[in-house]
Amino acid sequence: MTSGNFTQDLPPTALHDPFFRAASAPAFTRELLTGLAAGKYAAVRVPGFLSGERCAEVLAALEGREFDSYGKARVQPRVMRFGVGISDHMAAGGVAESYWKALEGHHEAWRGLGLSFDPFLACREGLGAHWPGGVAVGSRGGRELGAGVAREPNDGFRVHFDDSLREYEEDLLDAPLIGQFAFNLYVSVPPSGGETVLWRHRWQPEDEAYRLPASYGYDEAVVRGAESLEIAPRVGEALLIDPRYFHAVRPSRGARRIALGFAVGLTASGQLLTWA
Ligand SMILES: O=C(O)CCC(=O)C(=O)O
Ligand SMILES: [Fe+2]
Repeated sequence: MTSGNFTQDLPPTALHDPFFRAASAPAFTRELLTGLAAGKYAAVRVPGFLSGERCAEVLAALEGREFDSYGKARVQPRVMRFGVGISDHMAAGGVAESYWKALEGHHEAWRGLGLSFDPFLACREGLGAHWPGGVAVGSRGGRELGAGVAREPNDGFRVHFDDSLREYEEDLLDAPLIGQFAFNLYVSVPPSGGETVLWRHRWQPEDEAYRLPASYGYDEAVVRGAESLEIAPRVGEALLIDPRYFHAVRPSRGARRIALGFAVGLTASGQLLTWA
Protein backbone atom coordinates (compact mmCIF):
# COMPACT_ATOMS: atom_id res chain seq x y z
CA MET A 1 0.00 0.00 0.00
CA THR A 2 2.88 2.39 0.57
CA SER A 3 3.61 2.56 -3.17
CA GLY A 4 0.28 4.31 -3.69
CA ASN A 5 -0.96 6.15 -6.75
CA PHE A 6 1.25 9.19 -6.30
CA THR A 7 4.34 7.24 -7.36
CA GLN A 8 3.02 5.80 -10.57
CA ASP A 9 4.36 8.45 -12.96
CA LEU A 10 7.85 8.52 -11.53
CA PRO A 11 10.70 6.32 -12.75
CA PRO A 12 12.09 4.31 -9.84
CA THR A 13 15.35 6.31 -9.67
CA ALA A 14 13.43 9.56 -9.07
CA LEU A 15 12.16 8.24 -5.75
CA HIS A 16 14.24 9.09 -2.72
CA ASP A 17 14.48 7.31 0.60
CA PRO A 18 15.26 10.05 3.15
CA PHE A 19 17.25 7.51 5.19
CA PHE A 20 19.47 6.67 2.21
CA ARG A 21 21.89 9.54 2.67
CA ALA A 22 25.45 10.37 3.67
CA ALA A 23 25.84 12.52 6.75
CA SER A 24 28.89 14.78 6.95
CA ALA A 25 30.10 16.01 10.33
CA PRO A 26 33.24 17.12 12.16
CA ALA A 27 33.25 13.94 14.29
CA PHE A 28 31.69 10.49 14.71
CA THR A 29 29.06 11.37 17.28
CA ARG A 30 26.86 8.88 19.14
CA GLU A 31 23.90 10.01 17.11
CA LEU A 32 25.66 9.35 13.80
CA LEU A 33 26.96 5.92 14.81
CA THR A 34 23.64 4.76 16.25
CA GLY A 35 21.88 6.24 13.20
CA LEU A 36 24.15 4.35 10.82
CA ALA A 37 23.63 1.11 12.75
CA ALA A 38 19.87 1.64 12.83
CA GLY A 39 19.60 2.46 9.11
CA LYS A 40 18.93 6.21 9.33
CA TYR A 41 22.05 6.86 7.24
CA ALA A 42 23.86 4.87 4.58
CA ALA A 43 27.21 6.53 5.25
CA VAL A 44 28.93 9.00 7.57
CA ARG A 45 31.76 11.23 6.35
CA VAL A 46 34.19 13.03 8.62
CA PRO A 47 36.39 15.40 6.60
CA GLY A 48 39.70 16.27 8.23
CA PHE A 49 39.55 13.15 10.42
CA LEU A 50 43.34 12.79 10.16
CA SER A 51 45.56 15.87 9.73
CA GLY A 52 47.20 16.60 6.39
CA GLU A 53 50.56 16.20 8.10
CA ARG A 54 49.77 12.69 9.36
CA CYS A 55 48.26 11.65 6.01
CA ALA A 56 51.41 12.87 4.26
CA GLU A 57 53.60 10.93 6.68
CA VAL A 58 51.69 7.67 6.06
CA LEU A 59 51.64 8.23 2.31
CA ALA A 60 55.36 9.02 2.12
CA ALA A 61 56.15 5.84 4.05
CA LEU A 62 53.86 3.69 1.89
CA GLU A 63 55.00 5.17 -1.43
CA GLY A 64 58.39 3.55 -1.24
CA ARG A 65 57.03 0.09 -0.37
CA GLU A 66 55.98 -2.78 -2.48
CA PHE A 67 52.29 -3.61 -2.21
CA ASP A 68 50.83 -7.13 -2.52
CA SER A 69 47.72 -7.85 -4.47
CA TYR A 70 44.53 -9.45 -3.26
CA GLY A 71 43.95 -13.03 -4.44
CA LYS A 72 44.04 -12.66 -8.22
CA ALA A 73 41.33 -15.19 -9.02
CA ARG A 74 38.81 -13.59 -6.68
CA VAL A 75 39.76 -9.93 -7.06
CA GLN A 76 39.74 -8.68 -10.66
CA PRO A 77 40.55 -5.99 -11.63
CA ARG A 78 43.58 -6.17 -9.39
CA VAL A 79 43.52 -4.41 -6.02
CA MET A 80 46.80 -3.74 -4.23
CA ARG A 81 47.25 -3.78 -0.48
CA PHE A 82 49.91 -3.25 2.16
CA GLY A 83 49.19 -5.59 5.05
CA VAL A 84 47.13 -8.72 5.51
CA GLY A 85 43.41 -8.95 4.83
CA ILE A 86 41.32 -11.76 6.25
CA SER A 87 39.35 -12.21 3.01
CA ASP A 88 42.44 -13.84 1.45
CA HIS A 89 42.51 -16.47 4.20
CA MET A 90 39.02 -17.89 4.23
CA ALA A 91 38.73 -21.67 4.49
CA ALA A 92 35.71 -23.91 4.91
CA GLY A 93 33.53 -21.04 6.11
CA GLY A 94 36.13 -20.04 8.72
CA VAL A 95 39.59 -18.51 8.99
CA ALA A 96 42.61 -20.48 7.73
CA GLU A 97 45.65 -20.93 9.92
CA SER A 98 47.62 -19.08 7.21
CA TYR A 99 45.98 -15.82 8.34
CA TRP A 100 47.60 -15.95 11.77
CA LYS A 101 50.95 -16.79 10.27
CA ALA A 102 50.65 -13.94 7.75
CA LEU A 103 49.74 -11.49 10.53
CA GLU A 104 53.23 -11.83 12.01
CA GLY A 105 54.77 -10.51 8.80
CA HIS A 106 52.05 -7.87 8.66
CA HIS A 107 52.98 -6.40 12.03
CA GLU A 108 56.63 -6.41 11.07
CA ALA A 109 55.89 -4.65 7.75
CA TRP A 110 53.87 -1.90 9.43
CA ARG A 111 56.47 -1.44 12.17
CA GLY A 112 59.07 -1.25 9.41
CA LEU A 113 57.41 1.90 8.04
CA GLY A 114 58.83 3.72 11.07
CA LEU A 115 55.79 5.95 11.51
CA SER A 116 55.71 8.37 14.43
CA PHE A 117 52.22 7.10 15.37
CA ASP A 118 50.05 4.01 14.91
CA PRO A 119 47.58 5.04 12.18
CA PHE A 120 45.03 2.31 12.98
CA LEU A 121 45.07 3.25 16.65
CA ALA A 122 44.51 6.88 15.60
CA CYS A 123 41.55 5.73 13.49
CA ARG A 124 40.07 3.72 16.36
CA GLU A 125 40.51 6.64 18.75
CA GLY A 126 38.82 9.06 16.35
CA LEU A 127 36.01 6.62 15.66
CA GLY A 128 35.43 6.02 19.36
CA ALA A 129 35.96 9.56 20.63
CA HIS A 130 32.25 9.93 21.50
CA TRP A 131 31.30 6.26 21.72
CA PRO A 132 30.72 5.06 25.29
CA GLY A 133 31.60 1.42 24.58
CA GLY A 134 34.93 2.32 22.99
CA VAL A 135 36.66 0.79 19.96
CA ALA A 136 39.04 -2.17 20.16
CA VAL A 137 40.55 -4.67 17.75
CA GLY A 138 38.37 -7.78 17.66
CA SER A 139 39.51 -11.27 18.54
CA ARG A 140 38.74 -14.80 17.42
CA GLY A 141 39.44 -17.74 19.70
CA GLY A 142 41.16 -15.28 22.01
CA ARG A 143 43.60 -14.20 19.31
CA GLU A 144 43.66 -10.56 18.18
CA LEU A 145 42.76 -10.03 14.52
CA GLY A 146 44.54 -7.64 12.15
CA ALA A 147 43.99 -3.93 12.83
CA GLY A 148 43.75 -2.75 9.24
CA VAL A 149 45.29 -2.63 5.78
CA ALA A 150 46.22 0.00 3.22
CA ARG A 151 44.17 -0.73 0.12
CA GLU A 152 44.78 0.59 -3.34
CA PRO A 153 41.92 -0.11 -5.76
CA ASN A 154 43.26 2.01 -8.62
CA ASP A 155 41.13 0.14 -11.15
CA GLY A 156 38.18 0.14 -8.79
CA PHE A 157 36.25 -2.33 -6.70
CA ARG A 158 33.44 -4.18 -8.40
CA VAL A 159 29.89 -3.98 -7.14
CA HIS A 160 29.79 -6.08 -3.97
CA PHE A 161 28.61 -6.14 -0.39
CA ASP A 162 30.34 -7.11 2.84
CA ASP A 163 28.56 -9.04 5.57
CA SER A 164 30.57 -11.30 7.86
CA LEU A 165 27.36 -13.02 8.97
CA ARG A 166 26.92 -14.35 5.44
CA GLU A 167 30.61 -14.85 4.64
CA TYR A 168 31.45 -17.03 7.66
CA GLU A 169 29.59 -20.06 8.91
CA GLU A 170 29.85 -19.08 12.56
CA ASP A 171 30.58 -15.82 14.36
CA LEU A 172 33.82 -14.38 12.99
CA LEU A 173 34.62 -12.63 16.26
CA ASP A 174 34.39 -13.96 19.81
CA ALA A 175 31.47 -11.60 20.37
CA PRO A 176 28.39 -11.88 18.13
CA LEU A 177 27.63 -8.75 16.11
CA ILE A 178 24.39 -6.83 15.89
CA GLY A 179 25.68 -4.33 13.33
CA GLN A 180 28.53 -3.88 10.85
CA PHE A 181 30.34 -0.97 9.22
CA ALA A 182 33.26 -0.53 6.83
CA PHE A 183 35.82 2.17 7.67
CA ASN A 184 38.10 3.92 5.19
CA LEU A 185 40.54 6.79 5.72
CA TYR A 186 41.91 8.25 2.49
CA VAL A 187 45.59 9.14 2.37
CA SER A 188 45.86 9.56 -1.41
CA VAL A 189 43.06 10.28 -3.87
CA PRO A 190 43.07 10.81 -7.63
CA PRO A 191 42.10 14.14 -9.23
CA SER A 192 39.32 12.33 -11.03
CA GLY A 193 37.54 9.01 -10.59
CA GLY A 194 37.90 6.92 -7.45
CA GLU A 195 34.38 7.64 -6.22
CA THR A 196 32.72 5.27 -3.78
CA VAL A 197 29.19 4.41 -4.94
CA LEU A 198 26.48 2.90 -2.74
CA TRP A 199 23.20 1.49 -3.93
CA ARG A 200 20.07 1.15 -1.88
CA HIS A 201 19.98 -2.54 -2.48
CA ARG A 202 20.84 -5.38 -0.13
CA TRP A 203 21.65 -8.90 -1.12
CA GLN A 204 18.73 -11.15 -1.95
CA PRO A 205 18.94 -14.74 -3.23
CA GLU A 206 18.06 -13.73 -6.81
CA ASP A 207 21.24 -11.62 -6.91
CA GLU A 208 23.39 -14.74 -7.20
CA ALA A 209 22.42 -14.89 -10.89
CA TYR A 210 24.58 -11.75 -11.31
CA ARG A 211 27.63 -12.99 -9.43
CA LEU A 212 30.78 -12.99 -11.54
CA PRO A 213 32.40 -16.43 -11.70
CA ALA A 214 34.87 -17.07 -8.83
CA SER A 215 34.77 -13.36 -7.98
CA TYR A 216 33.87 -11.29 -4.93
CA GLY A 217 31.84 -9.07 -7.23
CA TYR A 218 28.58 -8.87 -9.15
CA ASP A 219 27.58 -7.59 -12.55
CA GLU A 220 26.42 -4.01 -12.12
CA ALA A 221 23.00 -4.99 -13.48
CA VAL A 222 22.35 -6.40 -10.00
CA VAL A 223 21.71 -2.84 -8.75
CA ARG A 224 19.82 -1.64 -11.80
CA GLY A 225 17.07 0.82 -10.89
CA ALA A 226 18.19 1.18 -7.27
CA GLU A 227 18.76 4.62 -5.79
CA SER A 228 22.47 5.38 -5.56
CA LEU A 229 24.82 7.67 -3.70
CA GLU A 230 28.24 8.75 -4.93
CA ILE A 231 31.03 9.92 -2.65
CA ALA A 232 34.23 11.49 -3.99
CA PRO A 233 36.82 10.85 -1.27
CA ARG A 234 39.18 13.53 -0.01
CA VAL A 235 42.55 13.17 1.67
CA GLY A 236 42.17 13.04 5.44
CA GLU A 237 38.49 12.14 5.26
CA ALA A 238 37.12 9.12 7.08
CA LEU A 239 34.16 7.33 5.56
CA LEU A 240 32.05 4.85 7.46
CA ILE A 241 29.45 2.98 5.44
CA ASP A 242 26.86 0.31 5.97
CA PRO A 243 28.60 -2.33 3.82
CA ARG A 244 25.48 -4.45 3.46
CA TYR A 245 24.37 -1.94 0.84
CA PHE A 246 25.92 -2.98 -2.45
CA HIS A 247 28.87 -0.69 -3.18
CA ALA A 248 31.71 -0.18 -5.63
CA VAL A 249 34.73 2.03 -6.21
CA ARG A 250 35.16 3.66 -9.63
CA PRO A 251 38.52 3.49 -11.42
CA SER A 252 40.99 6.25 -10.59
CA ARG A 253 42.70 8.56 -13.08
CA GLY A 254 45.86 10.53 -12.42
CA ALA A 255 47.03 9.39 -8.98
CA ARG A 256 47.05 6.47 -6.59
CA ARG A 257 43.95 5.91 -4.47
CA ILE A 258 45.12 4.62 -1.11
CA ALA A 259 42.93 4.17 1.95
CA LEU A 260 43.53 2.72 5.39
CA GLY A 261 40.64 0.36 5.93
CA PHE A 262 39.09 -2.09 8.32
CA ALA A 263 35.74 -3.66 9.14
CA VAL A 264 33.84 -2.61 12.25
CA GLY A 265 31.32 -4.66 14.19
CA LEU A 266 28.91 -3.51 16.86
CA THR A 267 28.34 -5.97 19.71
CA ALA A 268 25.23 -6.36 21.85
CA SER A 269 27.03 -4.71 24.76
CA GLY A 270 27.69 -1.64 22.61
CA GLN A 271 31.36 -2.17 21.89
CA LEU A 272 32.83 -1.44 18.48
CA LEU A 273 35.30 -4.09 17.32
CA THR A 274 37.52 -3.84 14.27
CA TRP A 275 39.24 -6.37 12.02
CA ALA A 276 40.89 -6.67 8.64
O1 LIG B 1 37.49 2.33 -0.68
C1 LIG B 1 36.30 2.57 -0.45
O2 LIG B 1 35.85 3.71 -0.47
C2 LIG B 1 35.36 1.43 -0.11
C3 LIG B 1 36.03 0.10 -0.22
C4 LIG B 1 35.15 -1.06 0.22
O3 LIG B 1 34.62 -1.80 -0.56
C5 LIG B 1 34.93 -1.30 1.67
O4 LIG B 1 35.52 -0.60 2.51
O5 LIG B 1 34.16 -2.22 2.01
FE1 LIG C 1 33.41 -3.35 0.46
